Amino acid sequence: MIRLIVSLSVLALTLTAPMADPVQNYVENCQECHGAERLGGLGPALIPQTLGRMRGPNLVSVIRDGREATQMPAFSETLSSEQIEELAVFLKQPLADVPPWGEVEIMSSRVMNEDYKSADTPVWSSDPMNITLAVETGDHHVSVLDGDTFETLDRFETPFAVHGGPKFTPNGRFVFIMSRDGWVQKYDLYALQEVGRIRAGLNSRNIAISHDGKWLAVANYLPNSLTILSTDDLSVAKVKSVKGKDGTPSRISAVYQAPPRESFVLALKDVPEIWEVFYGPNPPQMGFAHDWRDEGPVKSEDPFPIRKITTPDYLDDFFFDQSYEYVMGASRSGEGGQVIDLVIGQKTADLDLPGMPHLGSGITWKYGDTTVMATPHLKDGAVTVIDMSTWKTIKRIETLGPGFFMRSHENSRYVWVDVFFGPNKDVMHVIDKESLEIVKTLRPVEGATVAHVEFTRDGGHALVSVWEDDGAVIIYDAETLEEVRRLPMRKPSGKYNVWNKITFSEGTSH
Ligand code: DHE
Repeated sequence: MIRLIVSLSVLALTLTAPMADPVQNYVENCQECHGAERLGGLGPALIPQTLGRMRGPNLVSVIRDGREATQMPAFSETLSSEQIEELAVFLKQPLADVPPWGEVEIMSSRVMNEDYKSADTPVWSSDPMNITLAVETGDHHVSVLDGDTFETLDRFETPFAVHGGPKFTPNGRFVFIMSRDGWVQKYDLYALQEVGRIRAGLNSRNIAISHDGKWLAVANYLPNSLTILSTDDLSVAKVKSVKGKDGTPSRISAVYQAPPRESFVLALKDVPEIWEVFYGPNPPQMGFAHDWRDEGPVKSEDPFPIRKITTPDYLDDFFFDQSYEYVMGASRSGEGGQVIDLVIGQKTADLDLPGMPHLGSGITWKYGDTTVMATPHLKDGAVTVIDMSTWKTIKRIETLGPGFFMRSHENSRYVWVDVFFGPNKDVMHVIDKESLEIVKTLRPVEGATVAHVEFTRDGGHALVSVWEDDGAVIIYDAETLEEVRRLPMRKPSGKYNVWNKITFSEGTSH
C-alpha cells in the first residue's frame, strides 16, 4: 500500500510538475538518435504506441543497461536510477501533438539504396519458389533461407521491430517488410539487396500488397491514415485519412488484400466500420452492391475509391473465406465474432468465439465435404474450429495455454499451434486435421518460448521458432514429426515461404 502511495505521488509529481529533468535528460541523451519529437531517427520512436508493445526487457532496464547488438548504449553511468525511472515515465506520455505525416513528409523519408543493382535472374541457384525468410527480432535482421538445403543465402538488416508478415510480389522476386515505426523496406530476393525504404506512417499495423503486385497498402495507427505506395519505387500513390461516416477519426486494426475483388479490405479500430479500398479499373462494374453513402459514387479521378460498411461492433482483426466474399471478424470485447458479407455489405452470422481469437493467424482446410477455419485464442487455452458453410463451431480443442500462431499445408495431415503465453510457452501442439485431436505435443527446449510455424513449399518440413535471444529455427520432418536440423538465430519470430505465400496456401495466414 505504502509503495502504491509513493508511486502514485511520484507519478503525480511527474505529471503535474514541469518535466524539466526528464525532458532535459531526453534532449541531452536521447534526442540525437530518437528525434526531437520522439518519433525516431537512427533509433526507434519512443512513444507509448511503440513502447506499450515492448516485450522482454522493460524500458527502465533498456535505458539503464542498453540493448545488446544495437547502438543503444547503457546510461547507468550517466543517469541515476531515479532519473532513469523519470525518463521512462516521460517516454510513456502521449505526444502533445502528432506532427503531420502526409505525402510530402513520407516522400522526404524515402531512402533508395544507391548501390542497388537489379538482377533479372537470381544470383543464387536455389529453387526461387522455396525461398523462406526468417525474421530475427533479436537483432532486427532477416535470414534468407534455401528451403531445400536450409543454407542461409543472405542475412540483411531490417528497420527496428518488424511486425506482421512480409508481403511478396506475385512472382516472388521482391518482398516488403514493415516495422512498427511505419518503415517499409523493399528487398530484391534475386539480387539479395535492399532496394530502398520509406516511412509510410509513424506507428503502423501491417501491410497488404495488391494481387497484381502494383500497390502496397500500409495501415497506420499514427496518424489515422492508410498510405498506398507504388511497389515499383516506393513512391506515395495516395494517403487517405481515416474517418468514419460520422467524421470520427480512427486507427486501422488491419488491412488485407482481397484478390478477386481487386480491393484492400480494412477494419477500423475506433469506429464500427469495415472499409474496402478498390484499386481495380472500374469497381462498380464488378457487380457488387455498392454502399458509397457519404463517399458518393466512385470518382474516376480517385484511383482508390472507398466503400464504407457499418458493422454491428468494432473489429480488431479479421479473416476471409476462400471466396473473399465473407469477412470473419473478432469483436473488440473478445467475446464473440461476426460474419460480414462484403457483397451485400451486411452482417450475416454470429460466431461463437470467446477468449479473444487471433483471427490474423487463422487457417482453413478441407474437412469432409466442408471447409473449416481454425483459430487460436490470445486469452484462452483453446483452438476453435468453425464450419465455414454454417458458421457453427464444430470443436474447441483444449490446449495447454493461449496461443498466437497456427499453420498447416495442403500436403500435410497436421496443424501446428503454439502455446505462446503462460507456463507452457515451451510447447507446440500438433493436431490431426481429420480427428481434430492433438496427436503430439513437442517441447524442444525446456522453458524457452516456442512459437510460429512455416512449411516448406512441398509441405515436407515444418520450421519452428525457438523465440529466444539465443534461439533457433528448428526444422522438423512434417510427417514423422522428428527434428531434422537446428539453425541458430537471434530471437526468430515469423518464417515465410515464398510459394506458400504467393499461392495463398490454405494452411497459411494471408
Ligand atoms: Fe502480431 C501478424 C496484430 C502482437 C508477432 N499481428 C499480425 C497481424 C495482425 C497482428 C493484425 C497480421 C498482419 C499481417 O501479417 O499482415 N499483433 C497484433 C496485435 O493486435 C497484437 C496482439 C498487439 C500488438 O502489439 O499490436 C500483436 N504480434 C504481436 C506480438 O507481441 C508478437 C508476438 C511479437 C511482435 O513482433 O510484436 C507479434 N504478429 C506477429 C507476427 C505476425 C503477426 C510474427 C505474422 C504472422 C504470420 O505468420 O503471418
